Amino acid sequence: MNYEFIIAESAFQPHIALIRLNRPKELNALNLQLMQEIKHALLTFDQDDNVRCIIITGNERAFAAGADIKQMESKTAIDMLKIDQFETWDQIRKTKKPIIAAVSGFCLGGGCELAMTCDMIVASETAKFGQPEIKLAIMPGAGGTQRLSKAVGKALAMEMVLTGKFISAEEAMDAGLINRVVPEELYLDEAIKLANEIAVQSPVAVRLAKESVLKAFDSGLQEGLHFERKNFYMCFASEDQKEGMNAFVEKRKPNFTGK
Ligand code: DAK
Repeated sequence: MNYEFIIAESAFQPHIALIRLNRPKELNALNLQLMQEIKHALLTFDQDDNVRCIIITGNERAFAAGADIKQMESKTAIDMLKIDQFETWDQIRKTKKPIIAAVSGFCLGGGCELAMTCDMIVASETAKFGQPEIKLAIMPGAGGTQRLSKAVGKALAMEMVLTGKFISAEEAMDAGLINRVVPEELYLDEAIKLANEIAVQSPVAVRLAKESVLKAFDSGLQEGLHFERKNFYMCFASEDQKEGMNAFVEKRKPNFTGK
């Protein structure tokens, strides 16, 4: 598929795919087609055995300044209902391979929600995170009230959602929203480094482990533990488990194949 608003590379680096949001003049505002393109690229990468980790990024000035306000301005509630964007957003959450958001500049509204839907966030020192929807007399609609609250706690989430204020990368780091803050020229390299640390692991174990960590966010402890146990047993069905343990015993590096 030819994409208009993203650049997608399945072999950006060995085992690492990259999605670059590419509407720079509009600060990567997320219009409906761009979201469809992200969904399509993620589905494609999820089915590609060579891809073990996915990075989503923007550019230095903006990861994404939110959903496209100009596209939403005249919409009615029924229009929004019929468009059913949640089907697209849900697909991001359902991606089985790990996704890292590499964020610089504005990461606002739907952009912040997109980053939070990813599994990890690596940020440049210039990143600014916010849910400014309240200033447009709307509110976060793609998980912002829930994921932000779970990540940073009620006090800061409430303040950000009710006032629309932005927080810096350093504040986001202190609050637990992101994994790393690095100088602007390094944020993509740092995301690649993290992706590589994941890509050398067993894809089967990574998939089961990601699923299990995510389960912690939508289940009680007992249900989560039960789920974890099943996935733990499942690891022992893989050739990678034998390879990992055998490599340890033989004092060599494992070679994981995803089988
Ligand atoms: N939408 C459309 N265009 C945008 C935009 C946006 N979100 N953000 C920026 N732009 C455009 C600007 O209009 C401007 O275009 P021109 O005027 O040059 O044609 C260009 O990008 C450059 O922006 P500025 O001139 O404003 O640049 P500044 O450096 O002065 O300011 C800014 C940067 C990021 C502070 C400012 O642009 C800004 O406040 N932008 C809007 C931020 C915002 O309110 N974001 C939240 C949008 S609402 C849903 C899922 C998600 C959502 C909704 C539903 N469903 C699943 C149902 C999400 C909603 C939102 O994100």
